[in-house]
Amino acid sequence: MIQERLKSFNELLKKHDIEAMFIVNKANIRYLSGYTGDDAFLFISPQRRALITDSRYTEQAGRECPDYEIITHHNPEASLMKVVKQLCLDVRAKQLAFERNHLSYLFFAKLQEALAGTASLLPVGELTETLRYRKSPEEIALMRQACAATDKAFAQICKYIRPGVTEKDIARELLYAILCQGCDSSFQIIVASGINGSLPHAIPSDKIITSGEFITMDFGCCYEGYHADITRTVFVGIPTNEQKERYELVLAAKQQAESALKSGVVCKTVDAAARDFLTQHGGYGEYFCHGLGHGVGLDIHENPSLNRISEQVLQSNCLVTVEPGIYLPGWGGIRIEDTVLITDNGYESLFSSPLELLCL
Ligand SMILES: [Mn+2]
Repeated sequence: MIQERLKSFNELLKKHDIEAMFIVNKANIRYLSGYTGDDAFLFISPQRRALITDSRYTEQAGRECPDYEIITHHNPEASLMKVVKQLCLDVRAKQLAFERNHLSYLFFAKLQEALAGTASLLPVGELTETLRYRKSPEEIALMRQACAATDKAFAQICKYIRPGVTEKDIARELLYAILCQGCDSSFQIIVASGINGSLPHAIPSDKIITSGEFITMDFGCCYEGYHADITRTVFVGIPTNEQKERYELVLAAKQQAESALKSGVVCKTVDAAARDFLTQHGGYGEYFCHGLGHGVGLDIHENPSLNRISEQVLQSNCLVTVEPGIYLPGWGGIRIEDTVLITDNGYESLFSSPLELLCL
């Protein structure tokens, strides 16, 4: 799997006339090498592939990355820079490409100083990311497992929710349910109840759940590095007609967006499908204050973006979220999100958690 990716990566280097590339982004490192630890860097040229890390990770890198030469650097910076310089000299690279979106300015300055007279630095935009855009069958299988585990965690938390518990209680139990699935949490769990629901990224608080409230939960299981992302808004007690109608509206907006999903579609048109629907039905479009969704995989947010301006084009085997919401200050909010697989003719949702309003 790694060898296939490296083959494609080397073709990209060739296409862009790149002699050697220095990779710092964690997800890109994992994608290209299989390494799951921290504090590592890749040096990739057609002649040589090295993973550079410190002695805490040497053994792990050796186990995880059979396709790489493992180089241990000692004194953090000086030694790391020396290693990179030597690699450039060894492969006779006059130019070293780096990830302009991910390398800090300080790191750049130090690298430039160390490589003075040896190689110049070439900033490049997304390269590994272009390979990650469409997922392989192996990646899709891992995402299916992450999503199945997430469904189980959701079923679990629904049994726990009742008036009297706090948002923090729900977040803690949800985290426990995720860990019980043998997964990590994809990101900091969001639990927003009642009026807190108008904050799209609310932090779980000590607020006590009472009857008559929505609870929005945004969470996911991360399995083998792959991030599931789900949002369900449930209700405690019996909803009023207005509450029911608003929920149905968000759900219908999600369905509008999903019916626009398929390979070849420009992302902003999918966003518009949900946004226009909400604008036309009750003028809720202005309360949908974020983009419709995002790609997901080794990163929780990756390509492609589904928002008002995104010109990116969906392709089969892209994995994206669809997550319209409405946020009404003083009232609360509703968001419903699925992670879906793009196919030639449409999409497939990777979750089976119910979409109809659950009243607990
Ligand atoms: Mn999301």
